[in-house]
Amino acid sequence: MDDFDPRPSDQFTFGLWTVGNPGRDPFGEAVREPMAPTHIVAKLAECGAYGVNLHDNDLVPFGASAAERDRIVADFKAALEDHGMVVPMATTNLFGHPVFKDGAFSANDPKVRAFAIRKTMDAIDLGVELGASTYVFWGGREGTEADACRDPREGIKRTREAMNFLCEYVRDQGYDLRFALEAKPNEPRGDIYFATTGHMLHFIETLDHKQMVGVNPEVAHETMSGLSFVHGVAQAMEAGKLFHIDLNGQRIGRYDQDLRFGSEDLKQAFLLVRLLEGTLGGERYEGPRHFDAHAYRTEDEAGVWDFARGCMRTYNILRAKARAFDADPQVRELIAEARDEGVQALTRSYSSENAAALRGLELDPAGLARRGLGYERLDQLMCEHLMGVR
Ligand code: GLT
Ligand code: MN
Ligand code: MN
Repeated sequence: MDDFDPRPSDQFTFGLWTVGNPGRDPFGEAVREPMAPTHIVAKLAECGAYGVNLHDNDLVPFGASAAERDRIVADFKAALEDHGMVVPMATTNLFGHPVFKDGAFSANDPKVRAFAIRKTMDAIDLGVELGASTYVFWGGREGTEADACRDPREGIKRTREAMNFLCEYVRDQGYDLRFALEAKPNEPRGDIYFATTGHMLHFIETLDHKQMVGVNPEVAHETMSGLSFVHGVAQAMEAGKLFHIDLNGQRIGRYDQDLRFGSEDLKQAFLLVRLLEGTLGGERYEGPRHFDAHAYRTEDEAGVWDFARGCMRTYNILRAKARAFDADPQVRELIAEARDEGVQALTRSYSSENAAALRGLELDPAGLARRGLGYERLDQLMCEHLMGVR
């Protein structure tokens, strides 16, 4: 055990579908045996995780009888209890069954939409029974290949109706549950509605109970679009909407890789941890740190737990690096903002006096433009922290 080994107080979580991923891909069969959910709970606890998240069908097979469901859930609860693990987040599988081939909430057939909403109500009941306080919606099938099949505005409207319906359901049941919407640009559909966290943030503002709905951004999904994940997360945090987060690794321009956290772009991973941990001074993200990733297809079960420990250790190492970076006097000096309180007060808010005072200010654009900002030194310092020489 060293300083970077995970502890439950770090609030690390994994989905049953992540460490349980058997390595099937579009070109090849599974390479690992399925693992029982109760076994996953025991092993994750041994690795130092805090909790486990699940889709309804990660635990209860599609079409199970009520008696079967209750028996499975009772065994799972006993395993959670035995190993001191919690279920902070739950979600619905609205993508695996062929019934969802044209979408779930946005499908053209109202019977499919009805089935999707009913399945979600049942899955919400299951999640709440297991103690979840966050409910994720990832609409993997909500999109198109043949875009002529519907007016895309209908796809958006139907999704809104479903979210409003389900928010009312949660309120009606008296559940203490918040929703977190997860964006992705494509895969498995050619194009998925609400392609980025930014799209989701706007959509949320159009909902009847927007206060109970936030986002669940995923590293891989924003990176697939070639966007800065850190900026997307920052916008969500600034809006008070970062309800959950999916951490993993991804290279731009690829299929959804869901690699071990930090394994691809250490600089972005560092900046992300710095943001979440608030080492620069901003508010810290207090929710669970969820890894939505899976082990390489080359691995056996031992490799899966190496993968899980790797995600958590990398996060903790980057947290220590972020603290050291933001405490480094040279870094602090370079990012210290020029503070002219008088001028700052003028641009904070509009008044006719402020506007007039702005017009009267002595400003020297050429002089301001001539100053070098030292960001080469700053970025090099960050690289040196990351490379371990500071
Ligand atoms: C699926 C997807 C993930 C989502 C999960 C939640 S399921 O594995 O690739 O990004 O977060 O539905
Ligand atoms: Mn995800
Ligand atoms: Mn993914």
